[in-house]
Order: sequence, then C-alpha cells, then structure tokens
Amino acid sequence: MNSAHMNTSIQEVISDQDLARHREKIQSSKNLLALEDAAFERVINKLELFQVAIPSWALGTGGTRFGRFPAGGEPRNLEEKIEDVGLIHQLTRSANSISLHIPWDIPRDIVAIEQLLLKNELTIDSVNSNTFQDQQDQPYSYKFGSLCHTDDRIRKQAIDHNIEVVEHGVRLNSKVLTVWLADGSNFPGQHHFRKAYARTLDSLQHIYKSMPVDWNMLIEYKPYEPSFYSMVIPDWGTSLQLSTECGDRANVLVDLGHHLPNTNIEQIVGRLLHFGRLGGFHFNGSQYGDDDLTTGAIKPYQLFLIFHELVTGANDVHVRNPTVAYMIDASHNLKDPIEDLINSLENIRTAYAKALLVDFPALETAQQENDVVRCEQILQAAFQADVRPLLAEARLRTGGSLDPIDYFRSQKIREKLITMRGKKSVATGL
Ligand code: LRH
Ligand code: MN
Repeated sequence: MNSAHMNTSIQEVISDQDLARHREKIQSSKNLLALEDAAFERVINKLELFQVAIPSWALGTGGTRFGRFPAGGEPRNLEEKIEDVGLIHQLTRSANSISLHIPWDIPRDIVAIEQLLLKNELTIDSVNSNTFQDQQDQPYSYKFGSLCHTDDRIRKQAIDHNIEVVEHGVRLNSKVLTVWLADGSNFPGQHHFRKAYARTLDSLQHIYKSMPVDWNMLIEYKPYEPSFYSMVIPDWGTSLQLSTECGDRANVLVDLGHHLPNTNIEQIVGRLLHFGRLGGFHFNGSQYGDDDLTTGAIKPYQLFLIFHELVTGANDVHVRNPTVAYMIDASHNLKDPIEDLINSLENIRTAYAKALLVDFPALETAQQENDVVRCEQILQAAFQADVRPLLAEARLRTGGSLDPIDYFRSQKIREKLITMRGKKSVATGL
C-alpha cells in the first residue's frame, strides 16, 4: 500500500487546529515533567532514532488451532508485505525494517525486492530459519527434532537449511540469522538431555562457522510448545551457554512470550546485559503462555522495567553491548494486523520514552541508601508520565502521522486493501 493508495498525504490531513492542540499538549508535558528544552530534545531525538523491525509473518490474521477470522485484504506475497510495512513506517516512522521467515517469505526477484524496499525506505533486519515444519519436497521429517536429531542426516538437512537461509539474507544485505528450535520431547525418557544438548551445540557451531564474519546469530529460547515435556533450548541460561560456546557473534534472543508465569524478565535482561550477550528481542504481550498479543497490552509496567534495564545498560560504560535487535513477533486473531502492529510500536516507544525520563542520579542515591520507598517513587514518577505528546512530536518531526490509527481508518485503507486483494486473501506465516 504505497502513497498512491492514500487520497490525502499523511501531513495534509493534519489541520492547524490539530497542530495547535498538539503544541499545547507538548507545552503542558514539558511543564508537568519539569523537562528543560535540552532534556526534552534529547528524548525526542532518541525516539526518532529508535526503530523496531516488523515480522514478515505477522501481516495476516494468524488465528489459533480453534479458529481463524481473516481480516480481508491480507498480503498475498512478500512484495505486498513490504508495502504494508512501508505504510506502517510512513505512519509511525519507527519500523524501518522487516524480519523474514524462510521458507514462508523466500525473496524471488531480488532486484525487484530491493527496489521496493528502497521505495518504502525499508531494509531487511534478521532472517529466521524454520526447522519446525516439514516442507513439501523435504527428504527427512523434523518430527523428532532438527539440529538435535539423533540421525545425522536430519541434522545435516537442518544445518544446510540454515546455511541456505543465510544465503538468502546475504543477497538482501541482512546481517543476522535468528534460530528458534521446536526441538524437544513430549514424554519422560524420550530425550537424553545431555546428548540432545551436545548435538544441538555441534549443529549450531557448524552454522556459526558457515556464516559470513560480519554476521550475528541470535539463539531464541522457549520453555514449551510445541514440545510439552522438554525443549532443547528452554531458557536464557541454555541459550547463553550455546552462544558462548559458538562465539562472540552469537547472542541470546529474548521473546517476551517465552517465559513461565511470573518470570522476572527484566532481571534476565539485566543479567544478559551484564554478561554482554543480549542479542535482541521479540516483543509481544501475554497473560499466560506464548499468546503473541499486542506488546505492552497486558503488562505495561514490566515492559517499562525492561526498557529501564536497557537504558541504564546503554548508559553504563562497563556493559559490553552487542547491537540489540528490536523486533516484534506477534500474531493477530481479533485486531486488524496493521492496527495491532501500530499499537505494539506505540506501546514499545511509550515504555522507552518513560524509561528515558527516569531520574537516574536520584535513583542511584536511593539504591545506595536502601531507601526502598524512594526507589519506587522515582520509577513510578517516570512510569506515570504521559509521554503520548512526545511520541507524536517525534513522528511529526520525521514526517509521520499525528494519529496513525485514525489516519488508517479515516483513509479507509483496510477497505482499499480488500478491494485490491480480496476478502479471502491469506498471508503466509502465523
Ligand atoms: C516461536 C517463535 C519464533 C518464530 C515463530 C514465528 O514461538 O516465537 O520466534 O520463529 O515464533
Ligand atoms: Mn519469537
């Protein structure tokens, strides 16, 4: 969906009245937050630079095993997915890249894809391998695992797939391979835990050595699903150990939905920052399991605390910071996919903006003095701040929309997509 399909450009729909009201809100934010101009500018600049990758597999309505309710007008191929992400980036100015999942989104005509990416001001973020499904013409099944499989022919098939995924990425200037394994067991006794780990490590080391020297590998962990007794990479500790045994360019990917209930994810982020092995995030929201809901929709304070760790880590010279990859990984059952992704982007940027407002020197003093109440007050002061005008200002300054959802609806963009692509078009992915 490029600007040709938008009757009125994003900036044109902003009336002088809207702009005046926005300016008022900015002024009252500055007063309320007691923000000097310099501090205000610092937050806006950081928001303008902060970008989150959109997953190519989350532009349709995924549904669950119980049912799927198509939104209509879903992208039918990678080209249309790039146009949808292009629209999201035009509106929010905060989604300048796409993560690809292979083979769901194999780039066919590289030249055409590169031109389309350029036209939409997008790049390819990470490429994700898929050894959790059997493809049509695949010689061996991944039913009993892939990189951990007891049969070295199947491990080789999975290793070769990952190397092929990297080759696709190289052609599109990506520099990151994301590996998530469904490998695990459903019953006690089914797996030899130590041998399964050792085989997986050996396979990952093969893939790592085959990557170009300027590439990074992200190893994603998950406690359960689709294996329901044990997963070969169930937690951050296992992913950290595998990364360490692969090499400096292998790091841990934290998918927010991949934690058992009540897990203190912000502490895991603090630990991985301390060890210098935090590679990236898959942002999403969840109440129970890997629900893949809108990021920050259920636990906004946890998301804020995660960004508090990231911001303090970024300000700490002792923290070795590999470049952290920020990506969304969600699937949409009820919301319009594009609106849901815009929601997630705004909730992520809200958490980041609030974390930038924390009075760090005061917090350090209160922590040093074990003034527990003061510590909480300082965090709450930032968390309770209304940063929506700051997010809007960052969007406006970079040519984005004052209200992306309102623009998407007032321009009837979903209706136009349905007219162009049909009510029944189905996007590959989750
Ligand atoms: C597994 C996961 C992984 C992807 C898949 C789409 O739950 O989070 O990141 O490969 O979702
Ligand atoms: Mn994920």
